[in-house]
Amino acid sequence: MKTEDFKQIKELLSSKKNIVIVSHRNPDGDAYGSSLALFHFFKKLNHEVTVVSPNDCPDFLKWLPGQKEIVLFEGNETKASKILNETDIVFTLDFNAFHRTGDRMGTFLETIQPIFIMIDHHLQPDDYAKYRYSDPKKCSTCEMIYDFIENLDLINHLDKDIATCLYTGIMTDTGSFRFPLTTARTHMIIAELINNGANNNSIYNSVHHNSNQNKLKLLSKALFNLRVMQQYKTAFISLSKEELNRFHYQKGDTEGFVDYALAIKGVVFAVIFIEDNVQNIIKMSFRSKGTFSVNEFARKHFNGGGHANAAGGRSEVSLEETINKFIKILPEFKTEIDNSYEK
Ligand SMILES: [Mn+2]
Repeated sequence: MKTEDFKQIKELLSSKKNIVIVSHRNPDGDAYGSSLALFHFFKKLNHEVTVVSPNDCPDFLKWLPGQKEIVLFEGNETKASKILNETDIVFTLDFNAFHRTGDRMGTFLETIQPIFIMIDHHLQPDDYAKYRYSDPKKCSTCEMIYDFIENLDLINHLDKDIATCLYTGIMTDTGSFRFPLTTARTHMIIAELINNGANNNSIYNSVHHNSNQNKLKLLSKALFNLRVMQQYKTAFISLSKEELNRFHYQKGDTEGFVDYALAIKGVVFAVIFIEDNVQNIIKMSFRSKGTFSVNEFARKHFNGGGHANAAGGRSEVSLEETINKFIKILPEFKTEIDNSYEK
């Protein structure tokens, strides 16, 4: 985004505004971290601000400061629509296409005409926002929120709540600072966040050290189901409805499972297939090492997308049919997978 755009946004925010912050469906640490950081920031500047989330977050994010004040679209459509209808500005964070908020909310967003400001790091953004701050080279939307606040010359407003939310999003989206897009800049921002009160140890514990035994047993089932296809440097995991039910699956329980498949030596492409009995679809998470773009793969064949090394997708046919389709497609990508090199 140009300096001129930051200037205009600064001007826009110089008088009291009604602001709504929206992130994607099935919010993760970066979605809620960026939304709540901006929420605390705008409150400090005396704006009227509400976070509207398409649906609820997993338990491991329920401790985030301000989380209880979030309005859920799912289950409160009348209230949430009213808030969105009456607002001047809508910030859309950590996504770049309305449908990522779900079918109903996505359709609703098409009908309103506030000033949309996008802050996001996914590839190939849609063109709905007046101000589009999009940078796929950034490790997280939270890092971009830090840059955004800095560009407004307001970084002196950083406080413990804002720092805690931003730290959480950067930590979760970088797999605790180890994914390729983690830069020296990321670490410098992290240092500032710790200086401003983010407690790195307690944030890590709140997010990662809260497993129950069902989650661990579900992980053991997932690992048992692991299949490796050496010739395609590919490994995948599947979990059926029955398996999820057997271990009392709760939202967020499968977070990080796909990373185990990617951890195998020689594997550059990893996938997890999960039978989602709420939406009645197969949900997929794709991960890759090196130059093989799972974003392209997911866009082309599984109605999804995301980042070059991490993307999501969905399929409307059964789990078995989805896996068969996946196996059938693999040869098409053999050269790309073979040539995927470690950056
Ligand atoms: Mn993100």
